[in-house]
Order: sequence, then structure tokens, then C-alpha cells
Amino acid sequence: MEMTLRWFGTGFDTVTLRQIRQIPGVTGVITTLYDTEPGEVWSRERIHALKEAVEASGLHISGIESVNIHDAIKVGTPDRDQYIDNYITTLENLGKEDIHMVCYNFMPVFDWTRTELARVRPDGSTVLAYSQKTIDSIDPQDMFASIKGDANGAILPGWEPERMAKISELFDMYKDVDEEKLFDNLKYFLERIMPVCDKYDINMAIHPDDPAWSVFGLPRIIINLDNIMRMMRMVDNPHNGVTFCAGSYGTNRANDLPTMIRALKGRLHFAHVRNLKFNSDDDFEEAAHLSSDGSFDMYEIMKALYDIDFDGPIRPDHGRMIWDEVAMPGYGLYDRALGATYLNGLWEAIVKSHGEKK
Ligand SMILES: [Mn+2]
Repeated sequence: MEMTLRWFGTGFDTVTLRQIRQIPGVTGVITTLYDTEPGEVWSRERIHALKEAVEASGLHISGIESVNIHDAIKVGTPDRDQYIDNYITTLENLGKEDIHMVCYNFMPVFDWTRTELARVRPDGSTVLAYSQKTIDSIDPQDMFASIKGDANGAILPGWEPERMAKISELFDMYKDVDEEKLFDNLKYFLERIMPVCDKYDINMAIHPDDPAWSVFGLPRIIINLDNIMRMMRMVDNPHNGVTFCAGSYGTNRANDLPTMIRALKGRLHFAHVRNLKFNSDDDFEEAAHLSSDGSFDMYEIMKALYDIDFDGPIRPDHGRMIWDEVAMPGYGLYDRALGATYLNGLWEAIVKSHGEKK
């Protein structure tokens, strides 16, 4: 595996490449062109400039998170082919710039959903949190305004104000889309992009829905092992794979994370490893990466990745806000750096206990 950190780009991220370079063991970043709209072609020039900026810091681009999917593709409207053509051009341009992993998601209307951006934990740190009771009591139109806490001036991925302004239009677009239709539309998209992925050896890594169940009655399909296996079988190509996000699959306590990882051998292209602390089945908050701070056994998660010979990029995921840092919720420097170091420590111990296989 390669330890990486997500970086939103100059002008969008409070964390600098120089700071990331100084986290021991982090050699790559997972980045994006944050100012592009879903459906837009990413020019080779802009990708090249991004790559040069990252490489000038002594790091490299380990993959893209995300190239977002236009709603026309998810809904399956007649204009979807144009947007898929654009997506294919973006993949070609990424391939030509030697970038081989692309994370994306297929969530309708809302990207990840939380009800609080800064819940205070007993140690005084603040974290993102989710309460189903809160979701059940609010109108989806008010979702953005009702998230408690401050985004610290950052634009949250998937929660861009211009997108949220069109929320009723979006709900209307998805009104006839159920789970079966969403699977069909995903299949159509994947079948069309696989030839370019084969040509440039690009691993597509679908990010799970977060939380891993339906919110506001919208269909959500990337939520458990059965559905991921169905997704991979319906377009049976090794480039059609997954992002294993422990914190997203882990929202559903029926998901056995190490077992899921072991079932995904060969198709797991990217890993997000973080911990959650459950207060009840439908109320959780994000925790430090350390096993004892939350509800997951992080050693077992890393061990499962080791057991499947995982060799893709991995990153710590949302961190707590600590040491008075002001940053995008979940994406400060300090706690993610602690997370990377902890995960590297677990990995070193696992490798050495297996006779330094790698
Ligand atoms: Mn994730």
C-alpha cells in the first residue's frame, strides 16, 4: 500500500503540500480539480499543471478523488451520452498524464450526509456526527441550512451552494429512479467507460454511499457486500472496482468490514480508513483513528488489507478538529497526520509479524 492524504488543491485547502510532505510515510496525494463542475471535461493542460505543482513538492498524484458524475448519468436522461463522452475524455486526459486511479460515487442528490459538523467530544476535539432522529425531523430542502456547525469558510465536497440551491429540481429529477434503475444506469455508464479504462489502465473505484442506507427516501445502492458484488459482476472487469471506505460502510453495523475487504481481493483499488464511535445504532460520531477511541478494530481492518495483498493508495479519512486548527470539517492537517502515522505503525507491525513479506 501507499500512504496518501487527500488534498483539495491550492486555494481550496488550508493544508499545504509542504505540510503533507512532512508527514512521515506519506508519499502521495489524492486530489482533484475542485473548481470543475460534474460533466465538464478536464483538460490535459490543467491536469498537467496540477501534477507539476504536486511533484514540485516532492509528492506525486496517487489518484483522483473525485471525478464527479453528472446527474444526467445517474438519472439516465436522454442527454447522458454527451456527459459520458465528456467523462471518457477526462479519463483519457488523466491516463495520458499517467494517473491510474479515479474515485467517484453514484449517490443521488446528496453526497455524504451528516447532521453536525462540529460535535464536541469529551476531550474537547470536534467531529462530524450523524443522528437519524435529526434527519427524520427535517425537510431535505432545509438540509444544508440545518447542518449544525461551521464549515470554517470551506466549500464541502458535494454540498456546493449552487447545487443546494437547486435541491427541489434535483429531487424531481430522481423521482422515478429506484434502486434497480440506479443499478441499470451505473451499468450503462461503466460499460461505456471500460474501454478507455482498459486502454490507459485506469482503476475506477466507486465510493460507498454515506451513510450506507437510504436518506430522505432516495435510493442508495453502494451500501453492502451483496450490492458491491452485484455491481462488479454486472460489469466484470478488474478496472471496475471499489473504494473501501471503512467509515462509510461501517455506518451500518451489519457490515463486517474485514470480511468485506477479504471478499474484494483484486477489485479494491483505494482505501479510506477511519474510525467511528457509535452512541446507538443510528447515532454516530467520527473518532480518532485509534481503535480504542471508536467502535472499529483498526488492526483487523489493516490486517485484512494486508491479507489481500492490497497495493493501492490508502488514506486516513476524516479527522477530528484538534489543537485549535481551523480547516474544512474532517480535513484538517493534525488529526489526519496522526491517523496516517498510526495506520503506518499498524502496517509496519503487521508486515514484520509476517516475516517482512513486503
Ligand atoms: Mn470515504
